[in-house]
Amino acid sequence: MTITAPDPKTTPTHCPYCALQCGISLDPSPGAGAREPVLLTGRDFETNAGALCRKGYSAANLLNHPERLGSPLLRRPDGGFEPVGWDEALDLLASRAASIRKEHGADAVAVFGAGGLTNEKAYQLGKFARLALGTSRIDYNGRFCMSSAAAAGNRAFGLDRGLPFPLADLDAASMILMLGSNVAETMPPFVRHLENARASGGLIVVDPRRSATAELCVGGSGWHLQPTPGTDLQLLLGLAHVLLAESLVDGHYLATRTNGLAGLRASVGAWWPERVATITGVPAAEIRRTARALAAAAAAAKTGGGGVYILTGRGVEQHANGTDTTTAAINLALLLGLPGTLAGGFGTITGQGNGQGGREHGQKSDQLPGYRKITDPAHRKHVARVWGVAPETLPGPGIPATELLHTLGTESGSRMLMVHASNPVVSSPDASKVLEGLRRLDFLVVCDFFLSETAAEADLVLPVLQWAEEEGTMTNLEGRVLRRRAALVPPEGARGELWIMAELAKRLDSPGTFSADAREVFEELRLASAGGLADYSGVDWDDLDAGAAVYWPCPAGHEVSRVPGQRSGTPRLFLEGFAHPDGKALLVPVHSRARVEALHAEGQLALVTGRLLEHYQSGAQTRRVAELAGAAPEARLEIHPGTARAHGITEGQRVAVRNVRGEVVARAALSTAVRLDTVFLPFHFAGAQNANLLTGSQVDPLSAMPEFKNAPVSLHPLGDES
Ligand SMILES: Nc1nc2c(c(=O)[nH]1)N[C@H]1C(S)=C(S)[C@@H](COP(=O)(O)OP(=O)(O)OC[C@H]3O[C@@H](n4cnc5c(=O)[nH]c(N)nc54)[C@H](O)[C@@H]3O)O[C@H]1N2
Ligand SMILES: Nc1nc2c(c(=O)[nH]1)N[C@H]1C(S)=C(S)[C@@H](COP(=O)(O)OP(=O)(O)OC[C@H]3O[C@@H](n4cnc5c(=O)[nH]c(N)nc54)[C@H](O)[C@@H]3O)O[C@H]1N2
Ligand code: SF4
Ligand SMILES: [Mo]
Repeated sequence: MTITAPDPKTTPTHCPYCALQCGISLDPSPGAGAREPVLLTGRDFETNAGALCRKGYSAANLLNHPERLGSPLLRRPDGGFEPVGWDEALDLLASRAASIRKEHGADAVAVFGAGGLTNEKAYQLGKFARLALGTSRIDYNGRFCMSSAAAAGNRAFGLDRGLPFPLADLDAASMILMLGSNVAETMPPFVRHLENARASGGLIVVDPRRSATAELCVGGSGWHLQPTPGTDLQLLLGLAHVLLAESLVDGHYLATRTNGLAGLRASVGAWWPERVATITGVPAAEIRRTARALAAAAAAAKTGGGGVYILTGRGVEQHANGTDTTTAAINLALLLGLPGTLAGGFGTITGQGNGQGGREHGQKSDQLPGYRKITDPAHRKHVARVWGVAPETLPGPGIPATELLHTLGTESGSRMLMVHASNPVVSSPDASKVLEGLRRLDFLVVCDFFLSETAAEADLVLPVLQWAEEEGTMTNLEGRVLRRRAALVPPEGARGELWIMAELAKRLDSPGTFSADAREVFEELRLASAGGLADYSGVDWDDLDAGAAVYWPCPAGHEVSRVPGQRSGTPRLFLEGFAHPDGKALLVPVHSRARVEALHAEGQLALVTGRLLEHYQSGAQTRRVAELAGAAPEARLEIHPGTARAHGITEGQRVAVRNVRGEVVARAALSTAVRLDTVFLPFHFAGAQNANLLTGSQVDPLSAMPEFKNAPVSLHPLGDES
């Protein structure tokens, strides 16, 4: 498949990958290669100032990729795929959905979405599931990514927006505490926003690995705390303990802007630093030093010094207690008197391209558009009116991602699944269980532009458009709404997902209207979100096109400025009050619980999983970019030289990493950056190198986020035979 005819003008748009949504320009320049029908360059935008990471630079490489899918593929009885026409594919899909529904009930058909989908696709997917399929069974990969941060933000502030302030606010920060986030690899252009904190000696990184981000703390730029994986909660309780014991908290702020101080005080009373040190491995003196430094910087910030920020990433969230750990980080920020002020704040660094918008518009099992609740009668009524149906038509809440995927094809599980923009065979926890589930299904449909490991399992694969071929909106990590623009004529054979949903809705005699046009869907999304927490009703497509910087909530009637450098909507949340009815934030006491799965049993190590600079997520895209695959061709097991020696493992040796769930084989990469009790694997690789063959299915009780970051494993050195 070849794509030609790029738009003759420069198209300003955004990188297809992560939530930083770096500004890029696409040009039909002769400098572009055959694989890259457009020339991709960094554009001056607030989050990236023209810079891009290696993934972003090479993103256009996938547009004309030889493995790109060019027609629907249907599974033949002999197991292979056969290209079929769109009418045949859609007719078959609709008839299978209808018959499975008739035989087993509406919940027998399930939908799995993603935080990479545009706002319009995410919105329409939720509507399609509830109206056209009539199913409650829709959830998405954001459950693996944002759900604990969202649950904690909602509980404390009454509202969840990753960064409740513009990213550029960090530029003047004097101190930044980063917990479990490795932006130097996961969002390289983010690092420029840490420069002032580094120059002030105030970058504090908490990570069991000396990550690339932790390396930024050297030379007086700050310090690195290296706890045992999964012990951030105790570390944060210890920091709060010091603040309260030494009266370093902001008493006026706590009295006027928060509730719950007494309960919080009681909950941290017993977490003196020496006790925390025995659990976390972080020395008591370092805990005291950190708490005191945060308090001093916060006090200075309120009299004109640079701001103080506490930020979390997946390292603290992807645990069975991720919501409580994030809550403990929020409590720390509240004790310091930061959230909802200009002196600093708390934020969570959203991950996927539309990880923010993707969690607002109704592809979550318990949610309707505008951050509305599917269980709230008033919310149901509003959305049903916009959709032109009776509220009773809307199903109730479904089940969260891990449960949805692990029960497929069982008595209680669904029998048909539609997957949009995710590769769960590689990226979901306890992945062999997911593969078994997919293979038990009556019918699996995957929409993708490549034959991902999940698409390879499908009964029907539908080829879709890529980012540079479609219009839409995305919401970045700051809650700023952006335009994704088409620079290319869509390739023949592939179709937009809005069109696919619209065609299927017709064939399924769905109530409601389903447009194939992104702008029309956006206009409907505005109405559906009106009055909700994530209110987009005042966000205007033409304003976005003109480059206006609009942050939600932005209610109808809000005056939006198109003047460069001016911000509209709500760039800074909570300045006037938090989103709880009394305007106060809630300090929620959280407790250290016995681990569901005891770690460090005889000879076991903690397996931490995460990301490499070169690869994105399940690797379905970046493993197909020669430059990236060349730089990081396989999973390497990061292991401390001392641990390696104890196991008889040498540099480059093949090692079987095992636990009760499975085995991964990877070559050892010796590094003092990991703790002696910890090993690290990236999760970007498939087959025998899939790190998720080892991760467990326990989930956080509040958010249902799985524990990707901490699995007990044992190591077995192998010979060199392959
Ligand atoms: N290159 C690249 N960039 C990406 C992505 C990608 O796949 N590749 N994905 C995007 C997405 S969707 C997301 S969600 C973000 C994620 O961005 P990050 O949160 O930065 O990414 P991770 O590598 O998953 O985890 C960050 C760090 O957490 C540490 N960690 C592990 N366990 C613990 C723990 O118990 N406590 C603490 N404090 N730290 C721990 C790991 O060592 C790791 O360095 O990245 C986005 N950007
Ligand atoms: N062990 C471990 N596992 C993890 C994590 C971890 O840290 N450790 N992190 C988790 C996190 S934070 C996340 S976000 C998930 C992500 O993991 P996945 O949900 O698997 O995400 P991707 O690999 O980005 O998969 C996207 C797929 O959709 C395709 N695609 C891209 N854009 C579109 C589109 O617009 N439409 C359609 N139909 N297809 C599209 C791509 O080609 C690719 O095949 O992984 C989770 N899994
Ligand atoms: S940091 Fe994220 S948005 Fe920016 S170029 Fe890299 S992948 Fe793209
Ligand atoms: Mo993510």
